[in-house]
Amino acid sequence: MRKPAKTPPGKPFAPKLPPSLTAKRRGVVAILRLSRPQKRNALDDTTILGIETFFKSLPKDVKAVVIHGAGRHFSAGLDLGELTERSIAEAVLHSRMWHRVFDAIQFGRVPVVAVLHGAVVGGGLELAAACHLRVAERSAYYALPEGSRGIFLGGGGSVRLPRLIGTSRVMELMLTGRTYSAAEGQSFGVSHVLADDGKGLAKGIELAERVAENAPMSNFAIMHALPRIAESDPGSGLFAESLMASVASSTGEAKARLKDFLEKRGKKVLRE
Ligand code: 1HE
Repeated sequence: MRKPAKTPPGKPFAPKLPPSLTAKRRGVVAILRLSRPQKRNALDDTTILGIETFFKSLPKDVKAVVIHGAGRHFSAGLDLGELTERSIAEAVLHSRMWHRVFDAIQFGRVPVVAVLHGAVVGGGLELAAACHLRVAERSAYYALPEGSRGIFLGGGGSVRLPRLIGTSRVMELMLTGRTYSAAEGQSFGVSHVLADDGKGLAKGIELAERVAENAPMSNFAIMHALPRIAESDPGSGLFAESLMASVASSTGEAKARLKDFLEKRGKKVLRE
C-alpha cells in the first residue's frame, strides 16, 4: 500500500451549504462532511439539497471527493421527523428528489469516496451506494430498517444495493432488520477497503488522491461508461467499449502517458 499522502490541512471552501454540511479542500480533493451528529446525520431535505449544491459548485480543479460523517455514525438515514403527511404524489416527488441528487453523485464529474463508520442505515446506505468507492472503519454496520418503519427504499437503494451485494442479501436485510458488520460488509461487497477506527478519513483521502492522478477521460469512462456497459446486452456493450476505448486512447493525455511509460518515466505496476 502507498504511504498516507502528505497534504496540507483542510481549507474550508464555500458553496452556500446548510449547517448540516461542511466542505473543505485538501489540494485536488474536496471533502464533504455530514455535520449533524446530534441527529446522527439523519438526512433531511435541507441536507439532501445541500449535497446537490455541493456537487453543483465543485471547483473545476477538484478531481475527487470524499464524503464522511461527523460524530459516532455515518448516517441514520432518512430524517424520520420529516416523514409526515405527504400525499402519494408528494412522496413520489420526494423520492425522485433523492434520486436526482444521488444520480448527481454517481454520474457527476469526479469520483467520490465514502468513508463509513458506525451506523450506515437506510438512506445512509443508499448514499454510500451512490459513491464510487467505499472505505469502512471497523465500527461500521449496515441496516435497512425500512420494513420496521412501514416504508421502503426511496433513495435508489433498490437499484444500487442489489448490484453491490445481490437482491437476496438486500431482501434479508429488509425482511429481518438484521445488521451486517463491517467485516460482513467487506466480504459481501459493500466496502472496498477496511480501516481501523479513526483511520478511515485518512485512507479515504489517500484513495481519492490516487484516483485524482488518473487521466480525466479514463475516470469519466470508469464512472459513466463502465456501469452502463455492464448493464447492456453483450453486443451493445462490446461496441460501446470499443468506442469508449478509442475516445480515451486518442486524447493527448493518453498519448503523453503512454510515451512516458515507453520512455521509462511511467510508474510500474508493482505488488503493494
Ligand atoms: C433521528 C434519526 C432519524 C436518530 N431521523 N431523527 N433510519 C432509522 O430507522 C434509524 C433510526 N436511528 C437509530 O436507530 C439510532 O438513532 C442510531 C442507531 C442511528 C443511533 O443511536 P444513538 O443511541 O446513538 O442515538 P439516538 O439517541 O437514537 O438518536 C439521537 C437523536 O437523533 C435523537 O433525537 P433527540 O432529539 O431525541 O436527541 C433521535 O431521534 C435522532 N435520530 N436517527 C430523525 N433517522 C429515501 S428513503 C430512506 C429510508 C430510510 O432511511 S429508513 C431508515 C431510517
